[in-house]
Amino acid sequence: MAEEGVVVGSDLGVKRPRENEENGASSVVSTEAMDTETSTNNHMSSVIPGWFSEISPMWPGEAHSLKVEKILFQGKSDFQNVMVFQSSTYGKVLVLDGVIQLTERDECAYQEMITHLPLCSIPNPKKVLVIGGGDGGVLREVARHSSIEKIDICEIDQMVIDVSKQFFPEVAVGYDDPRVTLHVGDGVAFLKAVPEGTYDAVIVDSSDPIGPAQELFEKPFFESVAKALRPGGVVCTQAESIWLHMNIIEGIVENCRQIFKGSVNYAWTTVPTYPSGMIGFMLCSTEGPPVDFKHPVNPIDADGSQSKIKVPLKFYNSEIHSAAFCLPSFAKKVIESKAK
Ligand code: SPM
Repeated sequence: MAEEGVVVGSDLGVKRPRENEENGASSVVSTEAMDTETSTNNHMSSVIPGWFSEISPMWPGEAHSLKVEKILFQGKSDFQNVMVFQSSTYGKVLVLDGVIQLTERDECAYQEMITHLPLCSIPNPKKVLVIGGGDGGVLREVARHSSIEKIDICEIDQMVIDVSKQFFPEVAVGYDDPRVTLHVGDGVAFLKAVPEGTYDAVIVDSSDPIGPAQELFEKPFFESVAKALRPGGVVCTQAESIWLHMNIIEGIVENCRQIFKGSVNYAWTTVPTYPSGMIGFMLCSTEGPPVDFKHPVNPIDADGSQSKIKVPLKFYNSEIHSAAFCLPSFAKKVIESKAK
């Protein structure tokens, strides 16, 4: 007998996903034995007897699975499918279009790094723009910096914001900071309208480049980011996995090297619930006061005592900041060749 809310499928094998060849969108083909509710709603890659498996053409031939205790929310916004479930070992999980965005247990490793790698690399950041990041976790981290005066966020999907506030209050707490202004809309259009040199830092907390975030990985977007930054300003953008997406990373590095005339670096963090267990960041600075990302000049108070955010840092520290830029040889070779 199934517990309420637990999606139970038959004992089945999972076929490889079928890629939509026109737009590269994920299209999962389940077996005939797929649970009816799952296949009808198409809110997840696949659930096999009480498990969520993350299947995508972006990581063919593999799928990390989490045991599902209960589905808490399933909805379809104007942009994507949104799901929240209670896992048995990683707390609540936010899933967009079948791809895990965060879990309560390991979100710190992503949100703290994507935020503090850039903000601890420049002195006295005051104005920050977050593109994406609708769950509010990056806002929570930006708010730890007492020098910050203004935090703009542009998130395209109101449903992500609402669901995060409802189910992930310790993440969405970032919205409570009075320095935050929320803009619900398209980040690409928002950036185009930003006056030149407005921000000290831009943080691009995007989903993967299939679906609503696709343009956030393209050259015109990086050009808009560079224009929105002051001289010596910094950008940190979600830049995928060296194990899975070296082709995407190569493209990002090439574009960034052409656009950002300061420094261009790739860093990474471990996130057990992301495919391959890691994810990278592209960190760049514009021409102006030099930025040495590998040696943070603006250390953050480790116990958070100067912050209104009362939960202490769980992952980030100055040592892991510098270590994040050390790359395995195979990745270093490719990235450095593109970064020249
Ligand atoms: N604030 C958290 C939002 C997470 N944004 C990034 C999600 C990336 C998910 N896909 C990871 C795939 C790694 N190749």
